Amino acid sequence: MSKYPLLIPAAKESTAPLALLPVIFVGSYPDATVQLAPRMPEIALLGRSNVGKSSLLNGLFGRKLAKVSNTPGRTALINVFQLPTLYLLDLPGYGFARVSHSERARYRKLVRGLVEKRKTLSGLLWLLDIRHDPSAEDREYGDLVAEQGLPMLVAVTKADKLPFGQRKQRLAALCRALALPEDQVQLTSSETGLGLDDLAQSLLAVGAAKEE
Ligand SMILES: Nc1nc2c(ncn2[C@@H]2O[C@H](COP(=O)(O)OP(=O)(O)O)[C@@H](O)[C@H]2O)c(=O)[nH]1
Ligand SMILES: [Mg+2]
Repeated sequence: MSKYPLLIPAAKESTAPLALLPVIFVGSYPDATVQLAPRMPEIALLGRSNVGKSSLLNGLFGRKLAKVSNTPGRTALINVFQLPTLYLLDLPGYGFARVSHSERARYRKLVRGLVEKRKTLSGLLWLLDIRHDPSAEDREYGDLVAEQGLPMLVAVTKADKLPFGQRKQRLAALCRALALPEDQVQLTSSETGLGLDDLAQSLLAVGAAKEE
């Protein structure tokens, strides 16, 4: 890791909604207590591995913030990105099959620490794949967030993988299964760009709300 925060250059040729937004990679941290300066709202990104998180970030920012591949063995680090008005706390995906018991436990502890103790955390962006019913871990982490009363923005990913007519149905089923209000849920596709503008606005609104 670099000794200095790393400026990720704007994606000038990209039409991604946040292509021109300055982003700094602050660093990777093994626990949820890292102090960030200046103080700004923080949003943690949560979802099972392969849900499309890296692709969604690339789709929003028009550049690679995170590697698109998963690296087992680095499962319990928080990657911190600084935007002008908020921080994104990118968590590794959960549910990765080839992860040892102790690593899974460490991951759970990391998320618990973040959700239960981190006072600067404003909310979460939770990613769910439109094609899959919620997994046991989806439910576990969803419950954890709900217990703390933290606001949750939900991005349902890979909408392009389903025919148009099935999307609404799947969305409704996911919302029912997880007791999510549908107006908190954004249908997205990193492939087609569907929903990315709206999601970008929702994210930035978190920063804007806390500035006043
Ligand atoms: N068709 C389609 N495939 C996607 C989409 N988002 C991600 N994928 C694919 O799903 C796989 C996992 O994506 P990735 O972004 O690495 O997931 P992560 O593990 O959550 O970071 C990759 O093969 C992506 O190309 C999407 O919106 N549409
Ligand atoms: Mg990834």
